[in-house]
Amino acid sequence: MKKAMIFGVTGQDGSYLSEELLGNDYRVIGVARRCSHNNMERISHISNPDFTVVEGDVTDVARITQLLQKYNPDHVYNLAAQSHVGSSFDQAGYTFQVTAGGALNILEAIRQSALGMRFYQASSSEIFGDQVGPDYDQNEMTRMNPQSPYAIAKYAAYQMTRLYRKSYGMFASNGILFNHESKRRGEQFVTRKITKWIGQYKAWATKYAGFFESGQYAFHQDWDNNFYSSLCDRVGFPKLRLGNLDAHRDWGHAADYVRAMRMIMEAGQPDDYVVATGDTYTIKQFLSEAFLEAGLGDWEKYVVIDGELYRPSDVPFLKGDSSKIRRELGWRPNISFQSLIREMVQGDICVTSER
Ligand code: NAP
Ligand code: G4F
Repeated sequence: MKKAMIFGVTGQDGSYLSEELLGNDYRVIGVARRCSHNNMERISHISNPDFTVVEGDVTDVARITQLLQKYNPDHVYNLAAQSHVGSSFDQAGYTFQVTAGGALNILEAIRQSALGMRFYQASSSEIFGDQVGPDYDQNEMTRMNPQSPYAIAKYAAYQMTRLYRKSYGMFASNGILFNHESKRRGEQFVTRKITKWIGQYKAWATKYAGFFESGQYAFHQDWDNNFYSSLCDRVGFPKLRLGNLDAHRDWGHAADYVRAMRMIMEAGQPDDYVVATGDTYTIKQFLSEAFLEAGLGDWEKYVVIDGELYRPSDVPFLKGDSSKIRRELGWRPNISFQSLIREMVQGDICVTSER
């Protein structure tokens, strides 16, 4: 049985990757940083004797070395990062320390241990920044021009991974993943922020509907979305505050993308691969589909544009060309944009109504 170590096991991808690897006969050692509150929510459902969680932080090279020597994993996945692009403008130094420094620490610990383990770096489509190729998409050959402290940190980690592969002959690969989401997506990312708001709004509107329909108040109104959205204003349910709605993103499902990670690590040779659906949508389009899925109609009535949520610089257009991984490793996404939205919206409606 092969052993895999996952740094960043408590994140969205860490949880799906743990399930993917356990389902493919790996023993999994997840590394989680110590936290004053419970950061195990995404993995607490995994009860498998081949799954172990240990403490560790990617900024602590001595601890990484100790863990690699103790467990001697065959594969090491680095998913740990300060992964929020917006926050990276406020915490540039910290982001660089964790997101670039962490990758270097793991690469160096592997090199010095001379144990020959394989390394996966969670690289990002953010490294392309404002660049597109001749077909107005991005692949492994597209120029990289990162546009945020986060993207620059990921670019440093991407280049470091390539350098260790070339200079020391290490099996070190980058998965250049485009945005991928799920019910377990962090609540600050735009897709989950939207679906979480929808869940909370629906629970609130249902409560008010019960109140008014109880007969205590003789309202002669149409019980339609206009009524509820104006109630939003009158009774004070906070509207959904968002920033730039014109950016395009290529959104896939995290379960499909962790499968790509495993395939990259099981390949014959180390290499760098773009992982993407090839479809792109604006935030407005996501809003439109999500509000439709929730039966709420026109999203514009519920959304307020907040200038504070605009980033100092944003990536305007992402659309991945993943033909290399499709051709060489046979990967392809199974979950459509519409199914992803359905899962996220219905997931947040259920969670909120259960509370
Ligand atoms: P995420 O949910 O934010 O997870 C990040 C993980 O890193 C969490 O487990 C977090 O721990 C951990 N972490 C943060 N700082 C750490 C430190 N100093 N030491 C050890 N662990 C630390 O991100 P994700 O969406 O799963 O993404 C996984 C990786 O892929 C990240 O590196 C991200 O930048 C990259 N990526 C993501 C996407 C995407 O669309 N999701 C696309 C391209 C690349 P806590 O739980 O304690 O916070
Ligand atoms: O959901 P986002 O924060 O994701 P972003 O910036 O694309 O980054 C994610 O994907 C990357 C891969 O391309 C990962 F490397 C990274 O770790 C992360 O997972 O924002 C998406 C878009 C941006 O253009 C942003 O400006 O949505 C826009 N947006 C508009 N209003 C907002 C908001 N983003 C957030 N987070 N919150 C808003 O209120």
